[in-house]
Formats: sequence, C-alpha cells, structure tokens
Amino acid sequence: MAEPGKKGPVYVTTPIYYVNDKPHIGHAYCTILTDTYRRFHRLFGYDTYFLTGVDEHGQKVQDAAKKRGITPQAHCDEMQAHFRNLWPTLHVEPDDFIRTTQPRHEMVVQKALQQLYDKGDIYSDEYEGWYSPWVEKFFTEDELVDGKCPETGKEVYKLKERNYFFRMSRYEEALRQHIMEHPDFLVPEYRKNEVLGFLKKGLRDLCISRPKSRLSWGVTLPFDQDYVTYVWFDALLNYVSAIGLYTDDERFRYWWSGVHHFIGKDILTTHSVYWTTMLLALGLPLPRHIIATGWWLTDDTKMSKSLGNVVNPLDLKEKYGADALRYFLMRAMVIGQDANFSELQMAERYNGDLANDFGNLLSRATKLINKQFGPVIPTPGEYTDDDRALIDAAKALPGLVQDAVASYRIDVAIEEVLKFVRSANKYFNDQEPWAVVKTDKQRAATIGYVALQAAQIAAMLMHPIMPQKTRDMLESLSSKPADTIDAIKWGMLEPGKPFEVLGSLFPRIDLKKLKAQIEKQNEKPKPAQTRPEITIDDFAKLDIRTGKVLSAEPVKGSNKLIRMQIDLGPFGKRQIVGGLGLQYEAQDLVGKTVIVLANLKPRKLFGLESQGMLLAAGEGKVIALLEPDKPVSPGSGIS
Ligand code: ME8
Repeated sequence: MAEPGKKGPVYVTTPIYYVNDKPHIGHAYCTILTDTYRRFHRLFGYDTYFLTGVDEHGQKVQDAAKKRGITPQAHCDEMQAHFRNLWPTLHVEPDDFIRTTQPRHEMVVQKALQQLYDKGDIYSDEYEGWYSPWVEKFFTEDELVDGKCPETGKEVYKLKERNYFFRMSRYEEALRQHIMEHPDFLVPEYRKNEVLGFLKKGLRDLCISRPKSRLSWGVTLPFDQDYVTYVWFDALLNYVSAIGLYTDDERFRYWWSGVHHFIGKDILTTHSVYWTTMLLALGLPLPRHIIATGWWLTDDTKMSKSLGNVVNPLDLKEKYGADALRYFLMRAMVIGQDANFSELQMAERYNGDLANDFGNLLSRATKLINKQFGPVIPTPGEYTDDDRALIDAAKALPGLVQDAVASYRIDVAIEEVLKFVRSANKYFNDQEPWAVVKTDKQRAATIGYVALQAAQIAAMLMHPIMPQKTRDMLESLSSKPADTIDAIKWGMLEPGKPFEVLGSLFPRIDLKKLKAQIEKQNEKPKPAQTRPEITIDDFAKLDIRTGKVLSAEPVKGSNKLIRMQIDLGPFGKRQIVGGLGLQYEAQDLVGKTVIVLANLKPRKLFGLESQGMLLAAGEGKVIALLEPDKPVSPGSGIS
C-alpha cells in the first residue's frame, strides 16, 4: 500500500546491463535518466521504487571466465562491481540492485518456466537453422547475407538441435490490441509503428533454451536438466523477481501496477514483444510504460566497446563533477532521439548554463547582501511590479516542470528552470541593489530577498537533476531539498535565518585550454616518410621473379642464416642465403613459392655466395615471406 498521503506507485527500472562490459556513457545516461525521473516523481508525491542490476548469464560470460581460468560466478562477482560501485558516485540511488545469478531471481525464472510449460506455452521441437558461432544465433536462409552471418559476415553452419520454444505466436493479437488501446504504452509514441510493423510480419515462436553441452552458464530448465534458458527469458524476468512475484503477491501487485521500463531503443523489440507476450502468457498485467531512449553517438556512430569509441563516465565525472555530468546528459538529449556526445559541447553548456546562470544567481545575491547587511536573509518590504513579475513566474514554475516531466521532456523541464533563473539574474541586474542601498536600504533588502527566494526555488526544482550541488546551495540558505512540490512556494525562505556565501559552485572551464587539449588528442600522427621518390624506369631495373624453394638448410655457425636452392624456371637454379632462421624452420620453407630479387649483385655470407634476395614483409620479430595468392610457375616476372 502507498504510504499515507502519497500518490500511487511509480516503479522505475533500467535495463540490467551485461556484466562483461565496462559501463560507458550510454549506460550512465539510461541509469541517470531513470534516477532523475524517479526523483522528480518522489518530489511530485508518488510512492517510488527504483531497480537496476546486471545480466550475468550467457556464452560471453562463460567464455570470458574460462579464458581467465576462474569460475563464471567468480568472474561475475568481480565484474558486477563496475556497475554497482559506479552508481553512487553519479548520485544514482537505486532501491535494489539485482543480479541474475541470485537465488531469488533464479527461483522465479524456474517457476515461470514451469508455469508456462504446464500450460502448454513451452514445448520442445527440433530446430534446424544456420548457426553462427560468432554471435551464438540461429538465422533463417533469407536472413543470411551472401550465405554468411548477417552480423559478422563470417561462415555459418547448418545445425539441427532439439530446443524449447515459447509459444509467442499465440499472443500476437492480444499484444497488437493492447498497443492500439494504450497510446501511452510506448514512449515516444512514434515507436508504436515500429513494433506494429514487427508484429505485421507475423510472430514466430521463440527459442528459449540452449543445450548445456553448448552453454551451461544459465538457469536450468526445471523440466529438462540438460538445458538452460536463453538470455532474454532469464533477463527480462528480473523486473518481477525483484519485487516479489511468487513470494509476496501484495508487494508484487502494488509495484507492478506502476512500472516504467526505461530502455535503449536497441532493446525495444525484446521488451515490447518478447517481454509483453511472456507476461500475457503468465497472466500478468502489461507494463504501464516502456520508454525507449535514443543513443549517444560519437561522430554519428553508436558507441560500442568493439568500435573503441566509448566515453567513460568516470573520466567526465572526475573532470566536471557528477552533477554537471547529470545536468548535461539530461539537458542535451531529448528522450527517444539520438545525440552526438561532445565534451566541448558539455563544457560550453557547463559554462553557459551552470557557471554563468544557475550558480551565479545565488553567488551574486549572497555576496552583495552579505556586504550590505551581513549573512542574514533580509526581510522584504512591499513588492513592486517588477518583483511581482518574477514572483508570478516563480509561482508558475513548479507546474511547468511537472508538465514537462509528465510528458518525458526532462530537457524542457530544465530549460524552464533556466529561463526563470535567467530572468532572475536580469532582474537583479536591472534593479541595481548595489546602487539602491545607498538611498533606500529597505528596497535593497527586498531585492536581495527576491533574488534569494528565486534561487531557492530554482535549486529545489533542479534537485532531481543535480542532487548534491542543489543540496549545498539550499543548505547555504538554512534550507534543504523540498519533500514535495507543493512545499515549493514563494515566501518559504525565512527572513532572519543565517546564510553562507559559498565559494564558486561551478568553477568556469577554460574553453581555450580544453579546445587545445581536444585538438591535441585528435591530432593524427604524421604519416611516416617513405624513401626518396624513384621513377618507373628506376623500378624497371629490378628483376623480380617467383621462385620455388627446392631445398633449405641452416648455415652452420649462424643462428639466423638459411641456405636455399631456388628454382627460377627458365632462369635456372640459384643459391640464396637469407636471414630467416629466427622466423622459419628451414624444412618448412621447402616447396614454398617465394618472390626473388633476381638481378641483385651476388655477395658472400659466411663464405657462401648468395645469388639474389627473397622479399619479405615486416621487420624485427615479425618477418613474413611474400607469396603469390594463386599458383604461378617459377620464374614468372613481377611488375
Ligand atoms: O542489452 N547510448 O544490456 P547492455 C545510449 N542485458 N544508451 C546506451 C548506449 C548508447 N550508446 N549503449 C548502451 C542489454 N546503452 C541486456 C538488457 S534487460 C532485461 C537486458 C544503454 O549492457 C541502453 O539503455 O547491452 C541499452 O538498452 C542498454 O544500455 C543495453 O545494455
């Protein structure tokens, strides 16, 4: 039941992240967004619960652990800490952190599997398809690209395997109907067409198992000990296992009735189709909202570890502070759309919005009042029309913020607060309290109070975005973050209470220096210089030909030199002595077709005449003999 006086439940979830990856800015974004959304709803008076966690089963984890020579469990125990420990440093405060290897979760997965098996929604069947070991997936004939794995372009193999299937097709119509009847189910709404398009192709049943002979790191099927369930069937259930499905029905029903899944658009199908049909089959209500975010890109490409273009949230946090990072991520992205990540843009916003506008209001007002009246919140006198204009804007602000957040426009909510802060800064400038104080102390006190009250309101409304900085600001005014939005009222700032003049809340970033740094990082190393130019006539002087190695033996007394007899076809046989001994065993060279510089002046090495030179690539430890990529006869010319 909701706590007395609270609005209904808002249960927010992030995807559970693959434990094998290190968290990057994309993971941080989705988690900070969920945290922010939760903090806003707590402020709006809702009863809230926030779940995040990690996805620990699957082939990649099993393989990574094997490579390290440790158990998958030990590997997971270590890796999950990257995520668990990151969140508090970014002022993210989940209520629970779930791991799919926890018994509380595995128990729910097994019960759900059994329930669906008993009801005939899971069945076993022989599956034949093109299997790509590189991505551990089966593909149909028409999904292949030029007969190869569509994701890696590598070889695929025809594989027949008995597996278990979830009768997803049975729920196609019910899902379509739900989507049509609930326009706010998928956020942004335009995602609806994507999912309906997917359904239009016809839902196939979903393979949900892997034989243990292939993959053992998973949850065992309760009705067949030789199989584990495949990643998604396991992972998606985290959302319900964490809140008491099968163990605490009242708790489960309560939180489940207000669930908001925050996910990236890459996993929209798994959430809006696999997960929803699983829920329909289990007889459970569908999620209230699935919010699919866009991607952070670098140079218009999705960040991914394999591309090596990821931005590390910890680096940015060290440089700008967690709150400034949160501010940028929430301000710069419109939920659902992609955005390019640029540190320079982040620094520009930081200087413009936070140092110049948001932090400046409080800092200027407290400094001036302190100078004129001492560190005590002044008592306002009668308000003028100018004061009233700002007061009206302040009174409207909580409603504007609430509306923007309710329509998932956190960027707009921030902009509303910033707009207000800018007008408060302008008000302070225009009123010139530093001049007014000379003739009218009361008026100067009123201006001071109005500015401080405006700063307090702005800080309270910005608290969900920047929890620590705003707390510092509020504490400096003998205040604290508001418990509910209704408490954010003009006049709540108490005259007579002490305040503290804070040092710079958002010290300015030196953009010139940053630009220089970035330029330096992006500087491409100058290409190495080749040897001086030659003409084609110079090149034509070289007589390069293919040759076949007839015999090869190490040269006595040398650890490097190998003496070879090479057949140059019409040009006869040659003895060539080459320094290949550290790279090749002499006998392995016999039979190879090599490339020979045939008109090199002979010279003696260890008393043996070498009548030419073999061409090889590389230097130092790696030397590779050049070879034609098709058979050619000895003595063929090279041009
Ligand atoms: O998919 N921009 O985990 P995952 C924005 N374990 N968000 C991004 C992003 C980017 N460049 N890259 C990743 C999985 N994300 C499954 C989920 S849930 C039952 C199982 C975010 O570690 C985005 O939210 O690959 C995306 O959906 C999530 O990270 C995927 O994390």
